[in-house]
Amino acid sequence: TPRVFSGIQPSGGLTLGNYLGAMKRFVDMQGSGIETIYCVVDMHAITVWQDPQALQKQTRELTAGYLAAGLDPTKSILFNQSQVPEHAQLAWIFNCVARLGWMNRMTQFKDKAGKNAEKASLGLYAYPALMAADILVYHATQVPVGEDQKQHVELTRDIAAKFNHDYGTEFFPMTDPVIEGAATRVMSLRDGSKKMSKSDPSDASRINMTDDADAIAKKIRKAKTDPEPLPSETAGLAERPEARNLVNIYAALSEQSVDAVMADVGGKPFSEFKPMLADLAVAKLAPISTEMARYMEDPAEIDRILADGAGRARKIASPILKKTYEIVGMVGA
Ligand code: AQP
Repeated sequence: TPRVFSGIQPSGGLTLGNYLGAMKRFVDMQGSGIETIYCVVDMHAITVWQDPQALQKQTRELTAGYLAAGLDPTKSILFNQSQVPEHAQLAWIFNCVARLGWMNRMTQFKDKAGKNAEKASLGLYAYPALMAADILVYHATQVPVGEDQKQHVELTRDIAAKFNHDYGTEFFPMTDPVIEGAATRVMSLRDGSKKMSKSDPSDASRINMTDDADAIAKKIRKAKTDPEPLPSETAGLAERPEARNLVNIYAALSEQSVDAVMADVGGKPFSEFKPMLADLAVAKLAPISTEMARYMEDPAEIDRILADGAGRARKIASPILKKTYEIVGMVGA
C-alpha cells in the first residue's frame, strides 16, 4: 500500500491556508486504501523561538484541529514529531548527505531568515533535511503539501537519490509532492502577492480557524480587491490576484472546480460575492472551531491520542532507521 506522510508546525494558530492547503486534503486522503501518517512537527516549530508553554498549547490545539477537521486516529496515525526520536536520528544522517549548495537554494530559508541571516538558527537552515527524514523514515512516497513546500519535497528526492547512490543501494524511495485543488496557495487577504501565513503581523491578512463568525465576515468584507466586478470567465482572473484568491477559496470550501464556481458568480460585483463567501466560510469553519474547542476541554485525551500515534509510528520508523544505520556502517545497529 502507498504511504502518505505530511505535517504542520505548531508555530501559532492554524490559518485557512493551512486548512485548505494541507489539513483538509490530509483528511480527504484518509481511508482510501492508503496508509496515512500525519504529524504535529514540533521540532520544526522550534527553528524559530517558541515560548515553551505556548508550544505545548499550540501542539494540543493543532492536534484538536486535526481531529475537528475529521482526521480519525483509528484510520490515520497522528502524533507529534518529538515523541518519535527516529526523525531526528535520520535527520543527522541526512545532514551528512545533503550539500551546502542545495540548502543555499532553499527559498523558504531566505524568506524566513530575512536580511539578517547571520542571526537565524542553524536549525532553520537544516530544516529541509529534517523534513526529508520525517518523510523517508516511513518510506512515504506521497506528501500532500501546499505550493510553498514543493521545493522541500524535491530536496527530499535529491537526498534519497544521493544516499542511494553513495551507498550503492535503492533503500530510499522517490517521494512525490501531491499539490492539488484550488487552494494550494491561499494568499493574504491584504496583499494578493503574499501567501496567507500564521506569522504575518497583520491579523486582518488571514482567517484563523478559531475566528468567530463576525471576525470571518469582517475580514472577508475588508479583503483587498480591485474595483471591477468579477470577470465573466475563469480566464479573466489571470491578472487579478485578489479576485482569483477569493474565488479559489470559495471553490475549495465548496468542493467545486473554479470553473463551476465562475459559472455561478462570474460578473457579480464584490458587494454580492463577498457576503456569499463569508456565509460559506462561516458555515464550513464554525463547526470545526466548535469541535476544536470541545477537544481542548480534555487535554489528557489529546495527549493520549498523540502517545498512541507515536507508538504506532515508531513501529514503522524504527526498523527503517536500523537498516539505514546498517547501510551506513554503524556498529551495533
Ligand atoms: N497560504 C497557504 N496556502 C496553502 N497552503 C499553505 N500552507 C501554509 N500556508 C499555506 C501549507 O500548510 C502546511 C503546513 O505549513 P507549516 O505550518 O508547516 O508552515 P508554513 O508553510 O510556514 O505555514 P505558515 O502558516 O506560513 O506558517 P509560518 O507563518 O509560521 O511560516 C504545508 O503543507 C504548507 O504548504
